[in-house]
Amino acid sequence: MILADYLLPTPSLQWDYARQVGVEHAVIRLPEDGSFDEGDPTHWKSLISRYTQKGLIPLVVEPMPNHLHDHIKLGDEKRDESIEKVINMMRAMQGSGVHTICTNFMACIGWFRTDNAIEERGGALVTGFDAEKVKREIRGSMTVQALWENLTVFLQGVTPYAQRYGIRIALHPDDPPVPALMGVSRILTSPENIQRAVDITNSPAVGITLCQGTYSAMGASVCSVIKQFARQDKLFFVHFRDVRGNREHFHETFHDNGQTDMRETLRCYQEMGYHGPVRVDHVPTMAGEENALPGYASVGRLFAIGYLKGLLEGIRYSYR
Ligand SMILES: [Mn+2]
Repeated sequence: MILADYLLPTPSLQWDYARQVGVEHAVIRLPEDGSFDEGDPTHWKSLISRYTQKGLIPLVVEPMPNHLHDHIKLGDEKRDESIEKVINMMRAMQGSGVHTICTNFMACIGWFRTDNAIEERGGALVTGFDAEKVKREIRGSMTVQALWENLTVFLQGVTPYAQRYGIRIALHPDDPPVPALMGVSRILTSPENIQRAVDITNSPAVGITLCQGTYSAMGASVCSVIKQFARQDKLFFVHFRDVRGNREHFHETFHDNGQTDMRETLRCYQEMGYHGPVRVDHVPTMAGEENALPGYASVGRLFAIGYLKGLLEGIRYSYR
């Protein structure tokens, strides 16, 4: 595996922490203040050099820029022009070293939680989701059929160019993986549906982000999912995280305190010969930290990275 950390585009303590705990690769988020033109190779060059100057090599971009992808998910009047811009982005990424785009297909509502401060071990704060709390809320409308159509148009439009430019599209499951959320349908909510999605273009450029906590919340066996997609060379990126509960009702946990045998999942990647990037995700906010960006604080992240490294070393699974 290649150990990476999710680092926003402005250098911060998290960049220093990553280097100090031995992380040498980055999953990057593009600047969203309007200063970054994703179709301009020189913008990519200067962004990449920001990371490499600090000893971090970017490998994955996450997510697909929302100002493009939102139109594609909705299939609105800006869909086609947005697909063109995604193609331009992939062209501009060539040679940047970033060859994977982690992208979801959640329309209207993205990553969603009903609680941001649930007490986990020792009072550390985690996020959670309880479907009951939002069952009467409506925030949009989207049918399952429209989502599959929009996903199909997107994948058929970009896949030939992804192949040409050597870019891989790693589909992230919907989180929470419920069939509908506040009036908006969701489709990437089960291993079967994810399989259907990658089969749309059946291209080596389209695969998955194996977000362990989301598959665990689905009730899926994480190891079975690893094997199912690794066998097809569809495993492009891993989110190492865990939860307790099910898709309707769950909360995040410390990485050593969830419902999944994390060591066993790593053994599965190892057995399947996975050598791609992995990053820890959704860490608890710990004592002394502000809960300003739930899931993305620093101290829990250090623990998670150390835990992941320990497990990898314990099974002699190389990482760099
Ligand atoms: Mn994830």
